[in-house]
Amino acid sequence: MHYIPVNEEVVRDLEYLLGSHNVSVEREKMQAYSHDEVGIQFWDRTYCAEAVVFPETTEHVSAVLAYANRRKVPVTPRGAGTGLSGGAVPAFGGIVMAFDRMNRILEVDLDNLTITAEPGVVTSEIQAAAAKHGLEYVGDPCSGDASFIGGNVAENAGGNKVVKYGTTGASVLALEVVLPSGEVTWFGGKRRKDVTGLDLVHLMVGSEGILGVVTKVVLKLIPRLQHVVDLLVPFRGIEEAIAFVPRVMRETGLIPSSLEFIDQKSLSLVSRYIGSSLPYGEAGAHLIIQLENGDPDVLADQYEQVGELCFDGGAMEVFVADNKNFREHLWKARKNIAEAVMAFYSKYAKEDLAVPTSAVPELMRAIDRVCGKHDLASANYGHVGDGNIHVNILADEDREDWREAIESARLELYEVTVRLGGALSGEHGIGLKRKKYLPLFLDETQIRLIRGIKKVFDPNMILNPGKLVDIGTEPSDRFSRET
Ligand code: 2HG
Ligand code: ZN
Repeated sequence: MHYIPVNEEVVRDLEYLLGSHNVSVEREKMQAYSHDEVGIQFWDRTYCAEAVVFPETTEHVSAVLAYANRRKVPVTPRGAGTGLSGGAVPAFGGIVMAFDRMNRILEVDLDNLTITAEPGVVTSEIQAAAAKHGLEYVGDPCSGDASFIGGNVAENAGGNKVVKYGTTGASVLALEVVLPSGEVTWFGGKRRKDVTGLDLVHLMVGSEGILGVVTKVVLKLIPRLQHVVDLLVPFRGIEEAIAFVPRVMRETGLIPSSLEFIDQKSLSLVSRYIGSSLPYGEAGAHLIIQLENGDPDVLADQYEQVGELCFDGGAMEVFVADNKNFREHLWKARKNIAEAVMAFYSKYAKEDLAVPTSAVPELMRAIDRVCGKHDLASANYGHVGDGNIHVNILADEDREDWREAIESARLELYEVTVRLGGALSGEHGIGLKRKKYLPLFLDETQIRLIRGIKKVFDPNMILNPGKLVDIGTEPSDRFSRET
C-alpha cells in the first residue's frame, strides 16, 4: 500500500474543499492533534499528522474522504483525544480529521426519546441536554467531561453505568456514516427494533474509525430516575470486597446503576492528586454502589437492604452519599484515578482487562502474583460490577529494566485473561497500543473476517491505517511511497 505525502498541492486542495480556516499545517497544532492519553513510553517513534482538517459538515467529511481515497492519503478521525489505546494516533501520518467544529446537538426528540448529535459534542453536554427534559443519556465514561460522543462510539466506551445499562453501543440507535469513497449513508434509525439486514450500526460501534466516519449519532434516552444514592463501602481486604460484589445483585435482586471498586493504592494516589481523601483511606478497597429510584422511600428501603448486606459481607462501614457534595466528592476521587496515576508515575502500563464476573477474584490474584514476580506495584480499580478491571502496572522511577518487566507482566496477565475467558480491552480499545496482542485473543478465522470487512468498506486502506488489522505495510515504510 503506497500513500502519497501531504505536499503543498494536497494542502491547497484541502483548503479548496474546506476553506483555509479549516485546514492547519502548523507544527504545534499537528503535534497536538497526533496523540491521545497513551503515555509516550508506548511508542517506538513519533507519529505526526501532515495536516489537520476541521470539517464543519457531513459534506466536508465526504469531500475530504473522496479526495483522500482517490489520491491515497491516509485519514485518521479523531475525537477529543481522551482515548487510552492510541486509536486516534496517525500511524501513517497523512490527514488527521478532527471533529471540534462538528459539535452541535441537532435534536432532542421527546416522542421517540432520542437525541441526535454531531460527533464533536462533549459527552457531558449530551447528558445535560437530556437532563433538561427530565431524561437521561446513560453513557458515563470517566472522561465524559472532555470526551466526544463520536470517540465514545468509535471505541464503544463503557464507563460507570454499564452494569445496568450496557456500553455506548447499547444506546446507539442510528449513525450517519461517510464511507471512504465519500458516500453518505445511514445505518439504523429511531426504531427500537430492526432485523432488516445486518446490524451495521453495531459493526460501526467500536470499530475504531477503520470502516467509516460517523457524522451523526442518534442515541436512546430514558426517563430520569430522580433519586440517587451512592454507598461508599470500605472493606479491610481487597479479596473480601471483590468476593462480596456478586452478592449485591444475587441477594437483593437489585441492579445497581454503578458498582465500582478502588483499591488502596489507587485511593492513596488520587487522594494526593486531588488533595483530599475518602473516609477509611487505610481500607484494602472501597466499593461504590449506586442505586436509583423514582420514589425516595423505596430507594431508602433499598439502600438499607444493600447496606445490611455489606455489613454481613464484612464491610468496615457503609457511608450513604445522598447529598450533592458528598456524591460529587466521591466521584471526583473515582474519576481522577487515571490522571493521578499519570501524574505520579512515568513508567507504567494501563490495562483494561474484562473477564466474566465470576473470574474477577482469580484475575485479582493473578495481578498480585504477576506483579509480585516482576517486582512491580499495581493500582487496580474500575467497573468491577461488569468484570472490567483497570490494572495499572507501576514501576519505580529509578528502575532501569522497567520496560522489559512491564512487558513481561502484561503478557502474563493477558495469558491469564485468555484462560479466564476474558478480553484484551473492555472499553479502551486496541488502537496502536494493543494491536500486536490481538492474535492472543482472536483466532485466525476472526482476524480473516475483520480483514475482509475492512477491505469491503475501505479497499484503498486510507481510513485509520495501522489499527486493528495489518494492511500489508508498516508505518516505517511510509516514506517508500509513490509521489
Ligand atoms: C476509568 O474508568 C477510565 O477511570 C480510565 O476508563 C482507566 O486509565 C485507566 O486506567
Ligand atoms: Zn473505565
